[in-house]
Amino acid sequence: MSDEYAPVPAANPVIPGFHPDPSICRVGEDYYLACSSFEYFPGIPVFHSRDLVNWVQIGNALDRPGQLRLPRDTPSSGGLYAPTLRHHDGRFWLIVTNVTPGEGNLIVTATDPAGPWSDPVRLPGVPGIDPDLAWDEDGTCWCTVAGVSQIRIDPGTGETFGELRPVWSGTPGAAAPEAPHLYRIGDHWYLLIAEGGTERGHCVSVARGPSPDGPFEPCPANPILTRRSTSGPVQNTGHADLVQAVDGSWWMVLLGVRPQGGTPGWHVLGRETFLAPVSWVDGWPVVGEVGPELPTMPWPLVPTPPSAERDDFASTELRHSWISLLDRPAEHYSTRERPGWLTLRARGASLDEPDAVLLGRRQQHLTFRARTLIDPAEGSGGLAVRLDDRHHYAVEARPDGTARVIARIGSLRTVAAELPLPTGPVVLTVHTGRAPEPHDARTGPDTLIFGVEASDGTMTDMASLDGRYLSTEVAGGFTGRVVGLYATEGAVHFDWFDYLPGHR
Ligand code: 6LW
Repeated sequence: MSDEYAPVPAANPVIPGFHPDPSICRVGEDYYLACSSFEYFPGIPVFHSRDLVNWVQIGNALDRPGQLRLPRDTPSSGGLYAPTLRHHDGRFWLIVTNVTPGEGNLIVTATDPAGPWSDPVRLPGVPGIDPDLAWDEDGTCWCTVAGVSQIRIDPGTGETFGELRPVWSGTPGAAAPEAPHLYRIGDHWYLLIAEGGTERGHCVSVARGPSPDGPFEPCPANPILTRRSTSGPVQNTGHADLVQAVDGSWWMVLLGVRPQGGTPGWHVLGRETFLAPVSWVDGWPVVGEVGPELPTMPWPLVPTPPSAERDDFASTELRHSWISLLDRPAEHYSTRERPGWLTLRARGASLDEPDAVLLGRRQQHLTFRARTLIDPAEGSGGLAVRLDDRHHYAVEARPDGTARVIARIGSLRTVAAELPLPTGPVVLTVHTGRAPEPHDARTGPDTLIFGVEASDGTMTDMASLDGRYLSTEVAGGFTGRVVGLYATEGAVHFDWFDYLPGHR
């Protein structure tokens, strides 16, 4: 569809919502970027930009069931981790890890990054996560993985040559050297990594050497980027990739989070993609400030058209930004069964199941409102905010004529409110509210208010739930909130869904 949900581009993060582990490349005047997608299908969102600030999703690299195996017991935050996107020899190359046992690292290629992407080439000889691809002047392809280790490969066949060899373990004592990206820049090969773990201590460090396999000398100023021990609104900055712009300037894309509330600060949108300027001093990259403001760009911005608020399911095609859990079989997800409606047919009995039938989009704004018109005559389902299978809230309409607000927090599950419904289709709503007064060290990030709306537009709030329980600090893991439609019994029909940023 042309009216793709476009992230609001006026500020950093340039791609809000859970879009971590960004990898970027430039072809002429066009920039392309890919992010992790974990247990959701389709996998690996791919974005396009002409100015590095305004990004539009143009597709997903793994959008056919044959390319992506996510079994029914795939845990939350399993699945696809940390891609590297490169353009080489007239083709786009994307390498990524499916952490599902027996899957591992794989490569897909495309001439058009909007797709179609190829079937995957598997890399059984390359263990580990966060694979990178770099080609040297001889055309040898170097695959570097977290740790940090390296092996030569044939990216067309997946064949490996020689042994996996450690090349740099990062700063002595720092946790989790990962997210390597290797570049030839000027006279040196640079090895950019993340370290310190993907929480508050996350950072970016760099080393350089005379050849792609080192030896690597660490930058004396490492880490070259971190927000650890600072009070700024952007935290956990790390997992970065570099790109040189058309005008010769250098830029970094990276992940960061925006904690809200008191202590310890809760981030609810997952790890988002930020942009920072890079300059070079004595042959080392120096990263500019990463804050909520955009860096000053040396060229005019090319704003994307505002996104359509509403999906009316009039087209049989769904936007690229819609995601489902694990897969999207036609017998469970249909826009054809009842034309103009989305029909979801239940598979799991509740959102506690890893393979529940859910069609959602990332929550991309700290405040939002979402609504849907649901027909529950043939089944139970509703409108959910999901962090993972153990942390989710929902308002559910049932064929017995009731609506319920259900909260699942860790091992606890409760019906927070129940209400009789008029017969026929009904509008379900969720919106964010401020955390309740008094504001002190224990104040949470937000509240999520669920309810129903009568045909005359009167809203009835049914329950206001503390948003901290749908945060990464509580739930753990690597993802962020998803706002979505779901079915837990029978067939449930949705006429439309809308998502409005900035509503309290
Ligand atoms: C990813 C690792 C990380 O593989 O988190 O922040 C993991 N960095 O590099 C999942 O996103």
